[in-house]
Amino acid sequence: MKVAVVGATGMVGTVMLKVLAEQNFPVTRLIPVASERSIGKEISYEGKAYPIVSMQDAIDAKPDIALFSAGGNTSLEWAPKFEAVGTTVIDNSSAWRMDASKKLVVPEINANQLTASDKIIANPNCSTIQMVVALAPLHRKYKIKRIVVSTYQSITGTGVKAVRQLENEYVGEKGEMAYPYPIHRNALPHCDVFVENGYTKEEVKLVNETKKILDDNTIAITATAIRIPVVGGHSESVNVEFENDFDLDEVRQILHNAPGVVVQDNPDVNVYPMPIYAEGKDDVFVGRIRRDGSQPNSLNMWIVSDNLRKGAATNAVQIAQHLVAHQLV
Ligand code: 2RA
Repeated sequence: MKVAVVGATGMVGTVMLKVLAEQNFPVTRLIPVASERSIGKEISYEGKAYPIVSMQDAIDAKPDIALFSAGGNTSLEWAPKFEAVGTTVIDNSSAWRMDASKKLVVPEINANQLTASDKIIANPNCSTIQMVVALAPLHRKYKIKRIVVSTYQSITGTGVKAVRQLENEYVGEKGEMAYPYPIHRNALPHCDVFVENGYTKEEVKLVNETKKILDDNTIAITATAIRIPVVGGHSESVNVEFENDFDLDEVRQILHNAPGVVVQDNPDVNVYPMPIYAEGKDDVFVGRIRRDGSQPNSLNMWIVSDNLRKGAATNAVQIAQHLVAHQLV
């Protein structure tokens, strides 16, 4: 399988290469693509050196699959050009997610919708993926009426500049700022950019993408996305109201059996999910599961996952694995 990785030197691109190797994905030829200044440098993959090439050279190589993590504008411009040579694109940006003609895929939930004619496939936003992996099986059983979610997001979601800002602030050094304020010893209620109604794009993504993935526009959702000085993954406090009542033990059993979910929930011995332990893993960790006594048919839970892995790279590779396993590429 000829596989292009567009954005191969970025944080998500680097993790995509790592996950491809971990999963023994059937790569016969790797085609790393990065910015002009990186062309000619080499990427080591499974003990072999591959030169970083230009976007056009990658297209000319006619890859079977192109994993994109290079921003929305690059995806809008170049994904159709890969499609035109028969490549299937799996894109991590927001460019195609809400396009009605494109599938927005979390393999555990809706990969069965994919067909060979899907040549540009959207990978959801990291904070959306971890939430729907946990909520989808409960939605199927109890039908979600409303979700109130507050996220506590890793600075790795912003990128290398944010990691450097925190490292500089740790040691009291000045440097390039990824955020308008210090992130060390701080919490910023500001992920991505603000839109006209006072929400941020991150919060709007959580609302719109969740409805598309769960294929249910009746679900009421509101979100607040916070950036915190953490690197291991995103955490989410989720309050969910169902149309139907539930048994808490049955909820735990459903989550325990859900693909991609690990339940960590025993307050008696301080067992609950934390980003420091989620880092580097592909699971969605769920804990603090408890009924919300203030509202009928409602419960609270705490959801943690590595935003660079299941929140981006691993989900994209899992989509590629589904395509290969079902002969869709
Ligand atoms: C963030 N979800 O965390 C966004 C993009 N990765 O900043």
